[in-house]
Amino acid sequence: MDTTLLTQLYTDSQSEAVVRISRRVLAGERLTRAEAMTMAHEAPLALLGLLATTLKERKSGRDVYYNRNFHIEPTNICRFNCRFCSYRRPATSPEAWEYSLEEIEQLARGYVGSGITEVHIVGGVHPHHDLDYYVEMIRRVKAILPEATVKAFTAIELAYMIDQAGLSIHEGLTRLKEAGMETMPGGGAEIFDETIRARICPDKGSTAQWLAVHREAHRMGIQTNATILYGHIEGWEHRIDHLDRLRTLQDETGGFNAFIPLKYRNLHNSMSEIGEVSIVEDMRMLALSRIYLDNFAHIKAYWPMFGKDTTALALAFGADDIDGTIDDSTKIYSMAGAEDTSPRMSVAEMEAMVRAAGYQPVERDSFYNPIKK
Ligand code: V47
Repeated sequence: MDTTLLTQLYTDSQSEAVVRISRRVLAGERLTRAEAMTMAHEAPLALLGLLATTLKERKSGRDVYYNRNFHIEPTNICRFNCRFCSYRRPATSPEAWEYSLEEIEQLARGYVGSGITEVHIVGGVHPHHDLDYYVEMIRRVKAILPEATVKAFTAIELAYMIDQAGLSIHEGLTRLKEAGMETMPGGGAEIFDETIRARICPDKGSTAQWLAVHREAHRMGIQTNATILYGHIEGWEHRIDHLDRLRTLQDETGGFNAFIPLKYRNLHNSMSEIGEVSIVEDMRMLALSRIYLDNFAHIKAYWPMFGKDTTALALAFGADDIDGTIDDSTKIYSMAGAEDTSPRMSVAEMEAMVRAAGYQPVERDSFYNPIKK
């Protein structure tokens, strides 16, 4: 963007600090935590959108990515009890589920020949399943869908199963990688600030564990994603702190693919009284993520969590990815109150969404290589 135009538009009405920081963003300079806080509190929404869009277009031009994927959620029984979670059930609940490996194979078989390029496997941290069980799960899914990438297990699930097996992170990830785990999703990050984390998920694996698993994965050539769970009891200082820790790790390893800001949804969980933040707050969070994470190529607006309308809008606030077709295979968000109770999008619908935002839809694989048609 022409910086003269931007500063002409904004110099008169904005504080000197916002104008100065905006110029730095447009010059490709890295923001400090304090500058990010100033922008979070003072910059108008439209300015954040323009800055984030400019940065997005410098990285991926007019391209906006989607993929053909489905999820396997092996269980909703979980050893941890996170206060924001609407998905977990005690093992004794009639709503608890736990698929056998044969049932998981059955699910995978349903996608043979479908053009699916990614299987996303994530669920509760089951107290009794061991590393061998997960290794076998990946091996069987990969045997049925050899051309699909297996994106499996949050760092929290991994830390638990590997620790139970008495292995180092490196040894545990090696076994899973050999079985066919090619990349890892970004879940379980929640909020890195230890004080807030202790209030929303007191017994969950720690920030240090999450970062250690991703660091080791990156060292082993396993690319991963990262998330934040925002819009509950945290403030902007905690969000910026979270982004800062990710930016630092990315400087060290370069192993993150996409960052996914996950909006806290408040149906049927033990923090429901908090309510949900506004769509304006969502857009500010997306734009700030794009601006602060200057070393992340991709910012994903995850449509099953935001809903389709908010996702479409996110394409004007720095997002360059909307995730995938999903095929009604994830329950985490609908159980927490997301609009689509049977989340599913066709390729045509995804492409129309991207075009309506003025961009070019690109089907990608799990590593952001375009799929040739
Ligand atoms: O870590 C749980 C979140 C995450 C709620 O890497 C909630 O491509 C909002 O990580 N309201 C798991 N969010 C999902 C995840 C993910 C999703 C999509 C794509 C990718 C990727 C990763 O779901 C959890 C937690 O932060 N979550 N409960 C809730 N009530």
